Amino acid sequence: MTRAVLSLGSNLGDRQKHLQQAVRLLGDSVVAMSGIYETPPWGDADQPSYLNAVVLAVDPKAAPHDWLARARAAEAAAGRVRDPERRFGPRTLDVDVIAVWDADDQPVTSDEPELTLPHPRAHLRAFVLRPWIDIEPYGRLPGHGWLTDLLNDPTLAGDIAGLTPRPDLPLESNA
Ligand code: PH2
Ligand code: MG
Ligand code: MG
Repeated sequence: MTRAVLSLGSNLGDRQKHLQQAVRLLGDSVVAMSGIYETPPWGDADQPSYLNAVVLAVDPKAAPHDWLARARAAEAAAGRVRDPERRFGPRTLDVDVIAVWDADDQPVTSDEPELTLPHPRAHLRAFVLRPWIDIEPYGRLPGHGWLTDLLNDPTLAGDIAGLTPRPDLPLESNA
């Protein structure tokens, strides 16, 4: 069994459809989904605003790299084109593996450039932490502590103020 927290983001095309398609492709492994948030672009300001959400997925058979493979497959299905010149540029769908826990519920750590676990910037991103708290209010980011403490850090206050919940755009479960 492994458990994974995945962050979904889209700022091109039909953004809600791209997030929903990702949930559908992740299939039965998805056990919880946050609400969708409208978030100002972080990194390059010169791009449309994002829709972001977080899902919790479990699979008895998945190894950490399987979550990455599933994330990439969902991105490809949304027609994601990577621009090597623009690492934080616009995208139809971004699925990031934020953290993975093994069968003993221990956090998986990895230094691989392709799959750094936990995600090296997650603790700094309100658009990851805020949706994650929707589904795990008592959650912790391995190596960093309680989500609620991370989100209360004064350096994130401005970013939190910029998030807009979009209850008008619900994610439908696969059930
Ligand atoms: N993803 C990025 C760059 N900037 N900004 C927001 N608001 N949401 C994202 O998901 C996002 C971003 C690169 O992955
Ligand atoms: Mg990302
Ligand atoms: Mg990514």
